[in-house]
Amino acid sequence: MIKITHHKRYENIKKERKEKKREIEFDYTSNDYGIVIETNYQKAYVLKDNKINEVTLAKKFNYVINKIVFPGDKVIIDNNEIIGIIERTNILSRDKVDGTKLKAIGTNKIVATNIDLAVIVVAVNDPPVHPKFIDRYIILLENSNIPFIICFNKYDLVTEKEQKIIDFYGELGYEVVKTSTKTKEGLNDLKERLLNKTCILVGNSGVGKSSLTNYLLDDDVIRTNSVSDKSKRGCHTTTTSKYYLWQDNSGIIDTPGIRSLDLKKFKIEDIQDYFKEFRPYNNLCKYHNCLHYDEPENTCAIKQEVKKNISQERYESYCKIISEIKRK
Ligand SMILES: Nc1nc2c(ncn2[C@@H]2O[C@H](COP(=O)(O)OP(=O)(O)OP(=O)(O)O)[C@@H](O)[C@H]2O)c(=O)[nH]1
Ligand SMILES: [Mg+2]
Ligand SMILES: [Zn+2]
Repeated sequence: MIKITHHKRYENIKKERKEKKREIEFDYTSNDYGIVIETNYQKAYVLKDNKINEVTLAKKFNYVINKIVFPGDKVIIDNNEIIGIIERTNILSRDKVDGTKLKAIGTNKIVATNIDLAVIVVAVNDPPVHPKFIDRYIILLENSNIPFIICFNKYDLVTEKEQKIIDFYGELGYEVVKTSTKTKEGLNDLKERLLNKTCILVGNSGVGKSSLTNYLLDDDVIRTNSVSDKSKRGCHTTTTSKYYLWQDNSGIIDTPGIRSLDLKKFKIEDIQDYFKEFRPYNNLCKYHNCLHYDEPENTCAIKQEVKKNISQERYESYCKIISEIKRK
């Protein structure tokens, strides 16, 4: 009996200690911070006073460092230890984000924080354009309150088919840039939009994120993912997100390419809000909770607009997401 009580008490003390250890200060207002450029499970690299500092997490925080700080984080360091994080303006996660998550710790899905502008990088060809992937990124970024533009890179490989897709996203009202790191077309235009901001490049593998970063750095510091003809697999694919300061006040975060984006954490009825061309019609459906999915066409204003004011492709993209959330 006694033994058990003692053991229980010991377990409780252990638990309390652990909870105490978890608290990390998020509301520092100091200007004396450094910017996290890269992390791994042991260390973070922090840019401060023009120098890169190799730091660890203060011992009292019982966490693996790359689950608590991320590229873009502004951190307070003392004796080469991180002791606090300046409150984040936003976080980019590969999951749904909610406001309280700005203090997120212990997650694997966060890519970076404090982003002024995200660039969804799409290759015009090689790999082929997947518009559904663009749509998913738009949802994630809007949900995180991160402004974004779409960069159609490898524009040297454009044909009529891809030009139509580029024009389509422009007509929907998204900001589009066309670039080629081969011919240098559009690169100045892109540079101007990225100037004096912290930006992040996101997208599939092999679309040219690292090549664009190299252009901004005016150097080939990052090895790019040249695809070997034999295996068709990339050789120098980026494996961790990393922040680069390419001019005073201008930072760029290069990220590893991803294959797919999972939106299962979103509420099914919220997805339609992210398809902006649906907005004039979704109040016109017969049922107020219409998902424009398996309701009959004669009751659904969205379905009636498909191939008129709503494109078949975007509607299919919407349905694919709805079906995935339904299946979860
Ligand atoms: N034709 C053409 N090829 C390009 C262009 N930009 C990049 N590439 C090539 O595309 C391949 C992939 O480029 P990366 O910059 O490594 O692509 P990434 O998006 O960083 O790839 P991950 O790191 O795997 O996510 C390389 O062989 C580049 O030389 C372009 O504008 N036109
Ligand atoms: Mg890369
Ligand atoms: Zn409907």
